[in-house]
Amino acid sequence: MATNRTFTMIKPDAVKGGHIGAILEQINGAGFRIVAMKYTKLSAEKAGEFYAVHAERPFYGELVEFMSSGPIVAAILEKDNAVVDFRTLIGATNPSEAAKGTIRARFAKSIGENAVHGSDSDDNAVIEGSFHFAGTEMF
Ligand code: 3AN
Repeated sequence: MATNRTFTMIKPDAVKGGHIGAILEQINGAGFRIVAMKYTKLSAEKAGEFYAVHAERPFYGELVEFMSSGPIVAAILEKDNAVVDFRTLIGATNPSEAAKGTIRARFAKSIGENAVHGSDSDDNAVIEGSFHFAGTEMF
């Protein structure tokens, strides 16, 4: 089911770097409406659950440790074609391959510490949004 919604996290590296404001400005400037948002911190257990799909990948332990290392901003965003357009806005997973001006090209440090998360499908956007937000927190 296409929902025109996606889910994002501003990751601990970008929060520590002081980039929350600039990233939200770029997201708003690209026409996304904020449906839900919170400043929070994932426990290692919660980060492991969120990234369970990557449990067999060699970087899973590192990913869980990093994502629970500091606060994040979690948000649900709305726009036509949200999932695809947001992935275009953030750029490639590896910031050295991310197109100029994308969020990862501007703010990411490495493939592991890559500033932002963006859902990769409409189905995952719903699952990931529901992982972080109750229906009463979505507007
Ligand atoms: P994306 O976030 O662009 O959808 P995925 O789903 O392949 O990328 O990977 C999820 C997360 O896992 C990435 N955002 C990144 O933080 C981490 N990751 C992916 N590949 C690597 C890697 N080769 N080494 C370390 N971390 C990685």
